[in-house]
Amino acid sequence: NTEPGDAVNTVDAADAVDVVVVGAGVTGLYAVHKLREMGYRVRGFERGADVGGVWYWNRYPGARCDVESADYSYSFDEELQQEWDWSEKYATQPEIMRYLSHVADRFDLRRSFTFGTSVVSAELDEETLRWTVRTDGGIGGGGADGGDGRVGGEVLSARFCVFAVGCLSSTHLPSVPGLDTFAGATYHTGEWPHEGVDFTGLRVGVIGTGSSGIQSVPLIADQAAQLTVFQRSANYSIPAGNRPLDEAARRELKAGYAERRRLARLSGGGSPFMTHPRRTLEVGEQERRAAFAKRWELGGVLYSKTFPDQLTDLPANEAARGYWEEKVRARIDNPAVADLLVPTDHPIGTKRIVTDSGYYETYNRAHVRLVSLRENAIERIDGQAVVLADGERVELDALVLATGFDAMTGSLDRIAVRGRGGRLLKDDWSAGPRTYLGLGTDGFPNLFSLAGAGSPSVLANVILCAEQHVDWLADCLAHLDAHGYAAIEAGARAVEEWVAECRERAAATLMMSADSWYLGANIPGKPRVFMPFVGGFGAYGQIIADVAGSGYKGFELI
Ligand code: N01
Repeated sequence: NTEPGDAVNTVDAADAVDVVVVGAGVTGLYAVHKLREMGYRVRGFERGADVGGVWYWNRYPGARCDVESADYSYSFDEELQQEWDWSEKYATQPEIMRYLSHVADRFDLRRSFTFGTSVVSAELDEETLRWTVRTDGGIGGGGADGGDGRVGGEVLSARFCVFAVGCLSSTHLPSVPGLDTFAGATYHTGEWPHEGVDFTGLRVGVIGTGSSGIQSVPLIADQAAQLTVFQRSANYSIPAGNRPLDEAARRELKAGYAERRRLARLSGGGSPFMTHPRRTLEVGEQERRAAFAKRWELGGVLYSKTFPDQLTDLPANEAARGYWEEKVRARIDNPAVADLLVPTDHPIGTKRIVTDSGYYETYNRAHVRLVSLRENAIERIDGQAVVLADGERVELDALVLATGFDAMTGSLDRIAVRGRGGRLLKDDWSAGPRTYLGLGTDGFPNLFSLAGAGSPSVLANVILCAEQHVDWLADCLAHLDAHGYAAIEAGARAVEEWVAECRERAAATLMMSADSWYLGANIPGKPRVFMPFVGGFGAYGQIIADVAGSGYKGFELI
């Protein structure tokens, strides 16, 4: 199918592969490894200059995982699991990057990836059921197509398209008038300079108090001469309870890995964790407080699952919230500041709980100020100042945007994915993501989305989610080949039913009552749809295993 003179848009035999994997984060890395081991010809593409996904980009001070390092690590290779030494209970971004780099080296994964290169489109050929995938040519690519210097990309033909583009990889900028004219330096936490930023002696502003803001504020405060935090919504944060892991602790973890992973696979969130056996209000006050206190001491996001009904029953949630408030108020000297820092607009756990190290205490420092944007909104940026509604000019040398991401669908939306009849995936998903099991969608045969919308993904330990999806995909491709099928495609009815099931399961919880990024509420104009599958990691694993076991019920094998 080569046309003479058609130099760029040519797909010849050399450009034909079995699988294109988009993304070299935790999911894409394992997908390349697994599918390559099975003998498939695989090409991977990654926007960043190296492996790591979110961990490649999010290098802001204090960036650290909120899942324990022993759990937030691959389980697919016992030697890898035994040889790697985590230094802390919760790993920092640099340590996770070292780990992922080690994984890439150990399994020689980089040779299958083209880095610094984005996939810009994927188009289905309905006759051959193959995908034509185009890239932007990467940084410094030759040619000319739009004057952005990223042109002259590759065109290749793939039987399978696997999107492992991450749920939190498209940064969101607030629409503040004048933001692009700010005369100081501006940084987004999700695109942090690799060389780091020295805030020593500077007047710094941080907009945003989600995980990224709350993790970075104490460290920025250590350096800055003055720090102003602009908070639109208060958030719930729990002390991380981080600690170093010594040799004895590591030995114990490694010896117990088999059981740890077994429990994690059965769990709701992909960590070996059990809730209290009884419902919150079934136990007496003393036992309830003891359970909260124990969880508090252990630290971390699992506080929101102390009791099994905390995210489904408002009075139960209120008990957990009340205990949280008591503990947090005790950390803040000024009661008026505490009033601003205690959320009143959503139940605890219905936005991702943040884990912090010294966040609330930071407001006890004389050079740190909290501005509630609910009381005094940002009107505009003017020169080096953030101008507030009451007319105050907050003069700054540097502005940190910890304003989050167009979550779950943002990265896929940037790629022009065209399926049957030239339908654009983005249009098909304009009222919210439409998937069957989170894995596939009708009209897009042989196209898979991994660890994204319609699956537990962001509600669970994403490394185990990645393994769960990749292993399912590997079995699926083997099944197609063993039975001589060219393709697999989700049925329209199966998609409708799965979308309805995801919606109903979310509606049965308290998750719909927060303006969270799970619901797309942080992005103006995005449809309000709860995007992940809320039914739990273990339960979901059983569902997709049953579908595979039934010969891929709900999918059409072609
Ligand atoms: O982003 P966010 P994030 N004007 O969307 C505010 C994971 N993560 O990068 O709440 C003013 O949570 C916004 O306000 P509001 C984790 O899953 C994990 O912090 O929308 N403010 C909010 O305060 C996390 O949930 C780790 O009213 C504006 C903040 O910006 C997810 O990534 C670390 C605004 C954005 O918070 C995202 O976290 C970091 C505007 N126009 C991230 N627009 C760990 O593993 C937005 N905001 C610990």
